[in-house]
Amino acid sequence: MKKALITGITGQDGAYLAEFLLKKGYEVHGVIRRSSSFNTSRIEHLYIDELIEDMHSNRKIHLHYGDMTDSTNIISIIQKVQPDEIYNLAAMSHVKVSFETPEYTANADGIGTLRILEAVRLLGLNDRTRIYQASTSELYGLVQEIPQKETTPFYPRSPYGVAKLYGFWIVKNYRESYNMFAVNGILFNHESPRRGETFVTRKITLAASRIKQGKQKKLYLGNLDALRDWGHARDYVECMWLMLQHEQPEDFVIATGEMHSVREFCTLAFKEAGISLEWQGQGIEERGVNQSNGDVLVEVDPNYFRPAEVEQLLGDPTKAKSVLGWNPTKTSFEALIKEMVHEDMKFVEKEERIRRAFD
Ligand code: NDP
Ligand code: GDR
Repeated sequence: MKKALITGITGQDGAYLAEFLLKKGYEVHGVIRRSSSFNTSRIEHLYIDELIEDMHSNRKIHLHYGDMTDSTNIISIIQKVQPDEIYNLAAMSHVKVSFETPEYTANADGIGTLRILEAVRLLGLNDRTRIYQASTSELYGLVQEIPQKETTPFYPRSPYGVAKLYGFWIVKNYRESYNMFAVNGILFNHESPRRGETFVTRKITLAASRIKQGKQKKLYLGNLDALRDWGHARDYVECMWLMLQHEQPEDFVIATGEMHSVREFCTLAFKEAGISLEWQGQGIEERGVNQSNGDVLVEVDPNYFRPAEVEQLLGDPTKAKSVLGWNPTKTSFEALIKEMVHEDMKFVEKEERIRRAFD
């Protein structure tokens, strides 16, 4: 049985990847952070299912307390687990927040990646352990070329992007210096009903559901013109695994090859929730109006603008398609929005039932 170690297992991608690897028969180990409130909601179902199935014997998912900023802790987890594969997904992953916590972001996202590589090297696991690094389309930042591919030059636009740039190059450097199987997946935005609530897609689908059910009046957004290549997280974790099964260590762009604006995402999400939006005005005066009664449901709030913005990301997944046989359009843009709104409608109903129970 193969052993995988996932940092960031409690995040969106970590939860889908853990599910995927358990189905493949892996023994899955995850690093979780101590928190004063529960942070395991995305993986509890896995943990409980596994617990019930294999109560005391042969449990297939194991959680270890740790932090990307703590080298000795990372070394000790890797030494204990002796993983065949490490998926380094842990990161302070919010671009706007990285402008407020640049030093911590550099430590966790940049140096954190080095800590994993060094642990594997120091423990003499170079020949055994394959490493996947969660690189990002944010590396491209300011547009140099459209669509962006493996050879497109990087120009990050945030402390997050710059920290991930260090992660990207240190992975490549350890691969070339120490003959390690360490690879970068340059993933474009990928979303799901498990997406964090402060990322724009989830913020929109949750708001559309709350507004439809009369629980919220308005949605405030930042840059409506930003263009992104949005895929489904469930499809993207499969590619992380494929990259580690490939015979050579190589970096890949993972994207759908389609680009849409935040405004377009918002229009479709509200439509899916049963509300037709019409856009009126321009710039910070632009607003989304409910066509059926004239209510203003979406407004621009400059507080959500970033000190430097990434205006346009569009990935070219040709290499992943031809070399790994990965299908970039398994879930369409419309199907992604439909699933997110559908799940958030249920989530809001449940929220309401819980609120009433405490009234
Ligand atoms: P999330 O923000 O949902 O999850 C991040 C995970 O990292 C959480 O488990 C979080 O723990 C953990 N984490 C954060 N800081 C630390 C730390 N210092 N030590 C240990 N664990 C930590 O991100 P996603 O799942 O969306 O993304 C996964 C990875 O892929 C990230 O590295 C992200 O930067 C990258 N990426 C994501 C893309 C996307 O569109 N989703 C696109 C390209 C790259 P906790 O739950 O306790 O907060
Ligand atoms: P991004 O995702 O920055 O691309 O990083 P996010 O959803 O935060 O923003 C996408 C675009 O939408 C614009 N935007 C808003 N964003 C947020 N969060 N909130 C708003 O109200 C809002 N209004 C408009 C943003 O300005 C931006 O242009 C994500 C993260 O998952 C990273 O970890 C990952 O590396 C990249 O995707 C690829």
